[in-house]
Amino acid sequence: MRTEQPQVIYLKDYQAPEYLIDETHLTFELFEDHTLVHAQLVMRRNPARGAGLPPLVLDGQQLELLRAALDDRELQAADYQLDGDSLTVQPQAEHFTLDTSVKIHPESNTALEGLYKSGKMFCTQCEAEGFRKITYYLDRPDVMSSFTTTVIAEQHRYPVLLSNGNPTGSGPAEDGRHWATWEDPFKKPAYLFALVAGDLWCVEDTFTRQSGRDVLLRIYVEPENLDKCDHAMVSLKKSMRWDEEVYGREYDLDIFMIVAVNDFNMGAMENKGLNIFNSSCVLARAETATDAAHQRVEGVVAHEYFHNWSGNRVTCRDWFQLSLKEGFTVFRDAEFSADMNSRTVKRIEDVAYLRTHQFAEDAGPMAHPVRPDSFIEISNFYTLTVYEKGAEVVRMVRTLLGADGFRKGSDLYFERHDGQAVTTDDFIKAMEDANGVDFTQFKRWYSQAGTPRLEVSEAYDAAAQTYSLTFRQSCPPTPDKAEKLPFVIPVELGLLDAAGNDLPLQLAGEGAATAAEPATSRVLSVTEAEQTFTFQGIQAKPLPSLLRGFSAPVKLSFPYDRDQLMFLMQHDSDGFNRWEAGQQLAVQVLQELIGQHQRGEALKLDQRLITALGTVLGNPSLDPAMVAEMLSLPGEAYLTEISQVADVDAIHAAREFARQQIAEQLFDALWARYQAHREASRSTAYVASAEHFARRSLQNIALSYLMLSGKPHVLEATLEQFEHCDNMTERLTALAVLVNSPFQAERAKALEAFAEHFKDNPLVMDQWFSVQAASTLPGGLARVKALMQHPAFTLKNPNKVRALIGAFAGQNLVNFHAADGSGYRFLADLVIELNALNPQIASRQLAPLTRWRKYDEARQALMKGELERILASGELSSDVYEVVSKSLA
Ligand code: B3K
Ligand code: ZN
Repeated sequence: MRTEQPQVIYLKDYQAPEYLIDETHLTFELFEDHTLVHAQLVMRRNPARGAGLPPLVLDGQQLELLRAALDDRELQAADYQLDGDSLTVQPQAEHFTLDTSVKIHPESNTALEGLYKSGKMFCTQCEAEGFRKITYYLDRPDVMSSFTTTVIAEQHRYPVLLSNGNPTGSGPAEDGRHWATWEDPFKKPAYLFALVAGDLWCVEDTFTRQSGRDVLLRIYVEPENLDKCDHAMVSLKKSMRWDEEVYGREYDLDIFMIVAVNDFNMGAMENKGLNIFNSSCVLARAETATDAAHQRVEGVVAHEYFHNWSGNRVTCRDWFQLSLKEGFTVFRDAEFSADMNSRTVKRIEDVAYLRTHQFAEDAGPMAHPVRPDSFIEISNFYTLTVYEKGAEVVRMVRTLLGADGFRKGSDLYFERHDGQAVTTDDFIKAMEDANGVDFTQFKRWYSQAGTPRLEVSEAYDAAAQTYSLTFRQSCPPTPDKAEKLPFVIPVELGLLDAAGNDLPLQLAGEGAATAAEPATSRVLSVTEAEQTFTFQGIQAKPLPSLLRGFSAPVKLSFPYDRDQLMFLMQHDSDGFNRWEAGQQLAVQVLQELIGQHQRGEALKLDQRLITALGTVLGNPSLDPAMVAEMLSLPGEAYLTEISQVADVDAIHAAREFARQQIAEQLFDALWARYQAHREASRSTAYVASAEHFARRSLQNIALSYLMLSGKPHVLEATLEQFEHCDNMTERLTALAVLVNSPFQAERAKALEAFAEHFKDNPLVMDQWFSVQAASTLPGGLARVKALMQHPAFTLKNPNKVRALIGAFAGQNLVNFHAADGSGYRFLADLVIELNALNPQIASRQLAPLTRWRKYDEARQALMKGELERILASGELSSDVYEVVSKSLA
């Protein structure tokens, strides 16, 4: 907690470190009421910083210094300076060894950063700046060292002792204790350090590398979870193979370990050779984890594994470069998931998520470039912009270079920078050098925040048989910059003729076609504020299909009418754009309903939406997962994001009205689909495959529509599914459908039965909390407050906070934004409480309040009032201080 004004750190102030650490030797003595950390650092003056020996300033927080020695000379209090954030000593030679011993308290560490206890086990989370809570160190990613780690702990409580690298020795010690030593030969920054001690069991497998050598794979969990590791293990092996095949990247150590812990601030962490995971991102089996959870496990296992190259072997020079590893690795895991499952469905999910959440961030008070210029607390910059928009930027590089050019670039990047700490400029430079291109203008995607708008207009010249598209780009001002320079926007597009076929695309001036047929889908690079492209040989006015595959993270607008959107929904050869046309149609129809609601008129739905969805539903040749995606109306959060001023109640009423109409008018088709898919689920055992995910997703969205009819036989079907299914996907959907239904008795009974059955499984109980927190029936806040008293709930577990508080404030918009401000007050009270317990979680839960500019004046005043109350509430962590103060600025 801070009392002084927090410091702002700027990218422009970056300087290389004064000293380097070649070797780090650590010994941990773990006890129940404290831990001792002995560090021996083999150091030298950084030759790049010139001559002279300036003072050595080591980072350290919440450490009790017991001893310090320089080259075996014990330091006295007069020989060093200590403050709350650092230890300063004066080296006497270019090469020297520094020894320190400190006492720390993992047993009372509720911030879950540094060394802490999750249940009965010890574990660590060091990224970004947690290592300084373990020992005095140069805690910055451009200081890379080899590590040797010895852990000593009570044998009985902590039979398993793990750290990075390869095990090199172990044995008994005095007083029922034992020790183990690990050596990591790959130089790494301290943020990749990890230690685990506990009573853990593991599942084991091997993977044979392309080069022929075996790697030992282990997933460590608490004994009751041993039966939930298979999916993660299969995912790990698929990831290892994929990275060899697609990027030519082999694993380097002889052992790769994953440990599952229950208390974790994020999803997982890519520590070298010893990934530590939130148990929610490892454990999965049919009975306890949904299809979405299975896909998340696969994606996160891959993501952390891929970091071994994009992050660990080649790391970040400073934290402003975070997207270097995160954007690239998200892009890599998204492509992996696309290859393992349905490519189009994965893209739809990612784009829907980006447009709902990242676009909102980019339009709010915390907006920042993919490579930020400044920060107060780096933990606040693990954002959707750095991760998801960062991945879109890498995707655009691949779109512009093509798959082969991109691979040449990534090969050069890994080869050139192996073992180094580098910048996003270095990444782009490798792409440029490998392909002989100039990406100077493209790099504005890293330095300018905000979502660009791209307005497109058309002109057809029948006499000349030319068709022109004019693109106008602009980017709204963001806190960092008012004026933006034009971006390089790759626009993949096609032109459809009246029968829905793609036309050959030839730009004016490109000359006659060569032997090869001109492409029917191509990428135009829009680089100017206004730019026109003219296609030739177009015999009748076509219909454009723009931004295929969402080729750039922009808000594109083209004046489509609803009939044209229906046509694209049926005929576009790009699967993503078929879905997109359906979304645009739904947005137009929903916005019309919102207007009617605001004017106090009776709601009247444009029948074309029903016709379009009916056609999709009746097409047996469509992938059921695509049908499910197309049946999903844009969410309330997305409708909020695209509104000037979001009318929470009108948005909810309009969307619910449309859902009700769809349910009634398409009842028979939905019922037929539901029954067929439920029958298939009943007669085959659960499989975590794309085909089964697809079938269940359509089955389940159909059921959620059908229940809106309130018909007794739908209730019966829901109860049958709830009671007799063999997997969590079907069971949880049935539960959610009941929770949102008017059938009070059945709802209560199902909730109770579910909780009784799964009370010992914390991850399943998280789902139980979420389903109730997200229910938009009136009285939401009272339900959430009651659930906070449930024995399975605790504010100390981040998963529980996300499941209950996060789901309420993020998904239950009508209840959270209650006009009396009760939702805001509730959230602010919690943030104040969490601030003292776990600043990172407190700061993340704040996000909904920071979006106050989106709402009417009365709500704005209430939300700002709560932010001001938090600011005045006492000693704030730098995490919460930064978000609150920037939101109010
Ligand atoms: N690199 C970690 C993030 C850790 C964030 C700590 N505040 C997870 C990941 O992106 O793989
Ligand atoms: Zn990552």
